[in-house]
Amino acid sequence: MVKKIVFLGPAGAGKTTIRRFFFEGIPADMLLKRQEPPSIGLKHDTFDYLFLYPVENNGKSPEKVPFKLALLDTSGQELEKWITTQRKEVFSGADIIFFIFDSSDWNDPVKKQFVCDHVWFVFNTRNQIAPEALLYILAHKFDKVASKKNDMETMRRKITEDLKDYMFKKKDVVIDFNVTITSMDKKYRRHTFSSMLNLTTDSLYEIMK
Ligand SMILES: Nc1nc2c(ncn2[C@@H]2O[C@H](COP(=O)(O)OP(=O)(O)OP(=O)(O)O)[C@@H](O)[C@H]2O)c(=O)[nH]1
Ligand SMILES: [Mg+2]
Repeated sequence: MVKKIVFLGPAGAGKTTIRRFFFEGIPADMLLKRQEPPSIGLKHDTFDYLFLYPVENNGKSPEKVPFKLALLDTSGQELEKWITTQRKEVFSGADIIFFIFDSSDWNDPVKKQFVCDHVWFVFNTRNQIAPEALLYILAHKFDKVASKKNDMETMRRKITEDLKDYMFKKKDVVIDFNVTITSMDKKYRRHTFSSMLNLTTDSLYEIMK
């Protein structure tokens, strides 16, 4: 059994950082310190897991259920390509799609528009190629916009509402996107880790039912 997880989003949003933090266990400080070059093309990684199915084993050793996680990290510079000419390669067989953007894009009308447009494109492409895939929106680098007035929950609600508004006004549809706020900053990384853990384990549970 293979489960495919795709990372999409604008250049420099933090896709590779989140992938390495959560799936490779690289410390956040190291990821923030080291300037990784921008990703190019598509990067495939596979991780092997073994589930032990512990029930109905009648005293025998538990059934072993092997499963693989196939991660697909995409370059933001080529985002257009992943939703047009190469959409099949990216979306085919996807189980979970993370759309990741920089939270501070929300303070810039042009960047915000770009994010909204691309959430819509990704949503549509998902519907056409992998309608069963779960789509999660990650507003990353929250540390850049955090303030007393703007805590994580306020930001999450604002982005959810704004996306809903955009979809309704521009596309005439009502969609409630699943938005999660993330950041590698010391203050927020534990929250980010547990949010990612909840999203992926809940999703895998749903997918495997
Ligand atoms: N302030 C801040 N910077 C971050 C955070 N996460 C990552 N960064 C920085 O953002 C930059 C871009 O991160 P990447 O993970 O390479 O971004 P990407 O989305 O993979 O970019 P492309 O591969 O070009 O599409 C790096 O310099 C990171 O150190 C964060 O939570 N807060
Ligand atoms: Mg990258």
